[in-house]
Amino acid sequence: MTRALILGGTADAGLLAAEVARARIDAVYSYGGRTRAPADQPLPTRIGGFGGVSGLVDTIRGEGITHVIDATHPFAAEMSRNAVEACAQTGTPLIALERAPWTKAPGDNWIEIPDVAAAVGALPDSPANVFLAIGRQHIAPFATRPQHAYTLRFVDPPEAPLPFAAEVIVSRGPFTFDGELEMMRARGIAWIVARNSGGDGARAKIDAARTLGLPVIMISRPKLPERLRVESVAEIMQWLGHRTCLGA
Ligand code: 3Y8
Ligand code: NAP
Repeated sequence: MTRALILGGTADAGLLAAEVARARIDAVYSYGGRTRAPADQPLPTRIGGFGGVSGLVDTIRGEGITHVIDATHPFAAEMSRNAVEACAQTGTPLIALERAPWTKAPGDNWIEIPDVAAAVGALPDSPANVFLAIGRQHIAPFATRPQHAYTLRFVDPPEAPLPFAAEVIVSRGPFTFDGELEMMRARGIAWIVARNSGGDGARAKIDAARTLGLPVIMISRPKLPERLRVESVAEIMQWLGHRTCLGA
């Protein structure tokens, strides 16, 4: 009897949860507890960490989980690594729902860099209006470049003082092309720092940057361990042994 654990927290994971619920597959949806009010899901939902690999092993065994689906964000590297380890220890089938990275289109001006630390170094020395579209957890390194006027975007209002002066936009996305264009024009944004999240929920800023001819400092994805991975909900449903109207 199938009992799936969906490691969620993304728009794609929400689409998967809807299909799994529609197919009446026994499943649990899991959030890491990063935001104050995560979106409701049509499945029994747990919120918060498992307690590392051992905690996830205990959950798999204690909850009788038969399949694990890693539908986390491509930058949720620790969760993905823990899932590979825990599923190896328990012999539990694991699959990842991982959308393709964004690729450069004609007109894109990307400076591709490996991590946030390198992103700071890629900014110009002379003061500029910079949009940091990388959330809340990894902005501290930009305190070493206080000459810039920063615009940040968080899911929830900041709880602690910021490490540098900045304007904070509170919005959880998904974002629209027109909304991103308006936001960037209104603030005279000259540089954008983004992670290569892929998917549609946050790509509008990349399209708006292209239209405005703005440079994007694009942070590449972390390396993840080898595991079975697909890009569509339909392939996950087939892996779970269910045909869907979504097609292949
Ligand atoms: C808690 C679940 C939906 C889901 C929306 C997607 C789209 C917007 C791209 C920008 C970039 C960013 C950030 C982002 C994206 C979607 C999707 C996606 C980027 C929610 C959600 C949770 C989180 C966690 C949050 C992080 C933060 C990252 C904001 C829900 C809304 C910047 C990633 O305050 C914090 O601690 C927030 C932390 C991890 C990265 C960071 O380091 O700050 N996502 N985002 C999940 C959990 O607890 O398990 O609250 O409902 C999900 C979404 N985030 O329904 O359409 O790709 O699916 N989220 C990045 O790309 O750099 C926004 O602003 O342009
Ligand atoms: P992370 O750094 O890879 O994980 C750190 C720890 O958070 C994990 O070891 C685990 O704690 C816990 N955790 C993460 N995701 C979890 C989940 N879905 N269910 C239960 N516990 C989880 O994770 P992150 O980058 O902070 O992302 C946290 C959540 O936000 C994920 O659900 C992810 O899909 C979502 N998200 C992240 C980003 C991003 O930019 N990173 C963007 C959009 C959405 P324990 O070790 O205690 O088990």
